[in-house]
Amino acid sequence: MERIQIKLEKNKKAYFAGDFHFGIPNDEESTRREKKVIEWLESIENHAQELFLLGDIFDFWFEYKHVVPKNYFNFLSKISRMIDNGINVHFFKGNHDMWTIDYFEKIGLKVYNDYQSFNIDKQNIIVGHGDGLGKGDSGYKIIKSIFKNKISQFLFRMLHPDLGMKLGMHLSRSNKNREDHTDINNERIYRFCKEYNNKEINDAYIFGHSHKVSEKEISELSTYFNTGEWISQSNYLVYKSGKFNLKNFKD
Ligand SMILES: [Mn+2]
Repeated sequence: MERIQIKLEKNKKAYFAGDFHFGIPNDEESTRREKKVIEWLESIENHAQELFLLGDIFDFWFEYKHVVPKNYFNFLSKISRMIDNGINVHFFKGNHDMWTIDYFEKIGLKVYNDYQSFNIDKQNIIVGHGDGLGKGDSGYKIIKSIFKNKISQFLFRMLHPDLGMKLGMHLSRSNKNREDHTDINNERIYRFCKEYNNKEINDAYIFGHSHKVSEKEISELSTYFNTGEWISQSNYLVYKSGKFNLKNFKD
């Protein structure tokens, strides 16, 4: 994997957060959460050079060739203005928002299908969403393979968007076992990082997906970070001059 090189300017920072899950459990709470995320973005934008969105930003995103979901405009326009102001915004597709076409790229985000290695001020880091890594997660992998399947995507695409989005939102809102795998998923991602680190040492591994805020030593030189979720919490990771700090945003 080719490492992407990032040089932070003086006094600039890199921020990491994800699993906002906009859309659940209902419009009202989702809108409140969207406002909170925008407040957070406003609080960091003067210091930020790089913003890493770790996936599952939307609980159900499905994009058509000429149609996009009409919610989340405030969030996306905030991101767009940040990009206009020179901030690099990286978006890692999560298992809830992988059905993108080119809308995010048009806004100016850098979109990643999988985890990616970066070198940021001499720190070697691996960043990603964290779904489907390592052994296990088999039920999840089957679902993903169906949704990644070209024929089933084609059939879903043939539905009128009003119907397709309604069905998708319903499926995402009625997905009740999402909390049950928190520890298992977090342990799986951690183990993946540990094995990865046996072959290639990195300073930090930064993921989401598990919904469990974590800072866990992999070796003396390497740390695993998970930024958790924003449904009931609001944590993020910030990097500056050789140090990573997990923080909590309170309004
Ligand atoms: Mn996820």
